[in-house]
Amino acid sequence: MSLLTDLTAAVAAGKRVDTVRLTQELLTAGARPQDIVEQGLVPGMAIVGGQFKRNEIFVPEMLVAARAMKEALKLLEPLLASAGIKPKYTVIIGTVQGDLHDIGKNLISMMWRGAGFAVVDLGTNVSPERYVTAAQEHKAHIVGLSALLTTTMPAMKETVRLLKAAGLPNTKIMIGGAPITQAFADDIGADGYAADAGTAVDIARKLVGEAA
Ligand code: B1M
Repeated sequence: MSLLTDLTAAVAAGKRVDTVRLTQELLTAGARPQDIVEQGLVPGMAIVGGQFKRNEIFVPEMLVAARAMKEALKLLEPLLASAGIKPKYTVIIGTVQGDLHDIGKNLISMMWRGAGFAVVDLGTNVSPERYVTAAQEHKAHIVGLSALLTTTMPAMKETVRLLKAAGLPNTKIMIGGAPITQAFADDIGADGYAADAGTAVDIARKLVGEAA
């Protein structure tokens, strides 16, 4: 197996120490940081996303894999930045106003980072106006809204309404969370809905025009 294939396997298995060691070995061997991300780390997270969708693994395993990737990215990010390499797409994520649940939102955020998106995380209890300002400021390709409470679904609807009213032609809106359904997404005019973190990566890729 090549070092890159080993790295993919280490991320997928959530082996943090091996992931960091293999990333360092690849750098020492002269591999380009962007190749390490695209051909080593991202495929590892893609494996994890698929396993999660098929209920072969659960939230803890996924968090462990995401943390392994995060540690490796700490080594790579300064090198990518100094080479002027920026992620192609910027996505914004937050939990809607009135809602403090952030475990699912953080998971989506990690998976999106793992898929190579630049993620701006607005946190929890995010007002509709804050989403709009952030989407404009960061020229977001996607704004992601998470809600866990049935009582905060109206805030999600209002946020979608305000984002649409702001007229951001290049910004797609994606929603998710335990009480959210495709029917609700259609009803409030969101561009995408995902039931879980693996699907959230596929849908985000589709929304920016990259095949899933
Ligand atoms: Co809360 N809570 N909670 N809670 N809590 C629920 C959601 C609840 C279902 C529990 C219950 O009663 N059975 C219930 C909601 C009922 C309802 O609305 N019908 C509830 C309630 C009522 C409350 C309070 C009102 C309780 C109270 O104070 N009386 C209160 C509300 C506070 C507030 O937000 N204003 C409250 C508080 C809390 C804690 C602070 C204690 C804690 C949150 C800690 C935290 O997030 N940092 C908490 C927790 C942990 C839960 C449960 C137990 C677990 C939620 C969770 O993290 N799941 C939950 C019951 C349950 O779900 N079993 C419950 C794991 C997480 C990975 O899943 O977030 O669904 P989830 O994310 C998934 C998908 O939904 C999807 O992908 C993720 C990964 O697969 N997804 C997206 C999520 N966001 C997405 C965005 C996308 C795409 C997909 O695109 C952008």
